[in-house]
Amino acid sequence: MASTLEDDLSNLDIDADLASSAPNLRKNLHLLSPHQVALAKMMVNMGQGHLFEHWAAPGIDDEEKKALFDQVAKLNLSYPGGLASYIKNARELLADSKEGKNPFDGFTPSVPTGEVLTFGDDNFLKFEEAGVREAKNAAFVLVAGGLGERLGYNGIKLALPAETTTGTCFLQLYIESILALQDVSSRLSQGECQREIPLVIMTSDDTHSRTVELLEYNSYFGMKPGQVKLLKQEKVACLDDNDARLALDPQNKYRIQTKPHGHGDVHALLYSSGLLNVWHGAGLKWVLFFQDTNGLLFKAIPASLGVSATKQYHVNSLAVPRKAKEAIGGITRLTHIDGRTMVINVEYNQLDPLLRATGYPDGDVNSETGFSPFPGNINQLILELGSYIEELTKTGGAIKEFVNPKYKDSSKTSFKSSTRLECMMQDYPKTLPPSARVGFTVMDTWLAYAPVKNNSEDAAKVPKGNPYHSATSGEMAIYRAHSLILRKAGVQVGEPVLEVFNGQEVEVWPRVTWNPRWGITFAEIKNKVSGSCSISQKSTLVIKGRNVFLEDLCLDGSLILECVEDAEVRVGGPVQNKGWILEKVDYKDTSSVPEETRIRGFRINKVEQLELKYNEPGQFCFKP
Ligand code: UGB
Repeated sequence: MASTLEDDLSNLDIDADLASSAPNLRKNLHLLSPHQVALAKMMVNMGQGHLFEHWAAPGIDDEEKKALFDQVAKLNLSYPGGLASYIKNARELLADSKEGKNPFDGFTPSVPTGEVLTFGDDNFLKFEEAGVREAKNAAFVLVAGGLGERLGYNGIKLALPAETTTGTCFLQLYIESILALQDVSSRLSQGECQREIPLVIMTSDDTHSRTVELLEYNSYFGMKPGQVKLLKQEKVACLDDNDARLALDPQNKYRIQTKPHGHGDVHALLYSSGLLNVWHGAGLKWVLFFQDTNGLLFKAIPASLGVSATKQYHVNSLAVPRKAKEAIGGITRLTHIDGRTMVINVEYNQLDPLLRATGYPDGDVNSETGFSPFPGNINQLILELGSYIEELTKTGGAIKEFVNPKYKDSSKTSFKSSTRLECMMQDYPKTLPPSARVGFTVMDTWLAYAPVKNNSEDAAKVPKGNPYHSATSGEMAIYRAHSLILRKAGVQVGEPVLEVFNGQEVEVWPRVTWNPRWGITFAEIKNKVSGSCSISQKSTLVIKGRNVFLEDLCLDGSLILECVEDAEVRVGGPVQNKGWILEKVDYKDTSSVPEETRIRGFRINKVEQLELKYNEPGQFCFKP
């Protein structure tokens, strides 16, 4: 036994310096499998001997010691190039950070030009139709591994209602939108068999099991279970100092502390899953990435996919006009002194220093238009599948990383708390060759972007004029978008009133909602509204079902319309009742109000409504 141990020790090849820091590892080596011994050797060689310094004598905590190596094996497998690469990359990035090296050194920012769309005009409709045609060739990827620390909600963000008139949660809204697109797209290309649009959801340990539960409990919200794939991202090791010594978990000295690596993981996961080649083989052309809490997003998808298809973009980022200092990245053209240029997202915390360092002494400020000259990245990316596979074959899906240590003092020798490497999915174009066609599409914010990211207290502190990005503003934005879309379709919609909920002043429009089957494009919606329709500000209109037509409807109250797939319903005439009323609640009232309601600052009192349900196929008309 002793000789085997000695063999293992000599294989370990621990040099003189490190031997003294790993005597306790030596004593326990016989507990480990050959693979674990190899990992131990790699860890010691990579300067991680401190992880074993405190190890107890054999016989004490043995299972914990083995569990540490299970964790090391997992960390090693889930990072492209393994833990040794992670530590090496960390040392380089930490050295750059200590030196104060600017990642944009040599680059000058300027405002890029992209496709700017105006909702509802002929150009928009043209792109929308092109996008719907292409939708059957698309796959969707939802990044939902984030814990949502800024929001502070106890559940997963995908389970949060996008609006509380119907209570539809974000995941349901997304899935129903994809199914509606699938339907419209295949109807446009009659004769071809209907293709199921795949959906991938990236989860993490923080969100995985609750995402599975949400899907299973709700029968995948109508999607076929095989149409949805979950890919779980792993966390990465935390770093304690500039030498990239890995941090021990403060709760358990036999574990390495880990933290999320960021949404950039999605590329490596997709690559290693083999799904991209499966999709390519099935004739798909586009991969659309999106985030967990934007209730408006799918209103912008058809037209922006149309832009990608028409312009043959390899990369198309969706953007909205950005307010200076808003927590969304700025799409920027960067030109290097050596002539290289790229159009890329500059993250919100980097834009201001970059501008100040390159001749804009005021940094990230609004121009005379009242907005930052740099369009705001909403992290909705459309990638052309063929070129995406080509690029990932070169990179293995690795994305340029960054590190953001919080130093104790200006000597930059120690950190306030452990740090880790991070990566962002929108940094994908950074490694692309100059020949890549990288573009972006700008849409109105009211149409495309209303995320739910901030808790009530932080939202109330947002500088006046900047968006709150809260559950309150996210819900109100859905009503506003639907009201404005109906206005554009010819409906007279009452003016909004201003109200304050949870310290945030918001416009309250009529509470208009429809499920995506009713209208996923503006063209469809226009076809379903005719005559002289009006909706007063106090009204609520809920449409659930495809073939509902509004004809000379005059609504002043609440109207709930529901019909099965094969029913066709024409609704018009005056509808008047007491309606549904918004009542204020306080976000601090934890005793009597559920969290989903508290974070909005209001609840809906359903006083009176007209409810029309058509459960049988056939033609129906309701015109009192
Ligand atoms: N996410 C993951 O899936 N895994 C992770 O490890 C982390 C996040 P945040 P962030 O459009 O509003 C982004 O935290 O990162 C998911 C862009 O970088 O909500 O601060 C998470 O579940 C920024 O340029 O946003 O900022 C969520 O779905 C800007 O575009 C998504 O990643 C901004 O979003 C985003 O995570 C925006």
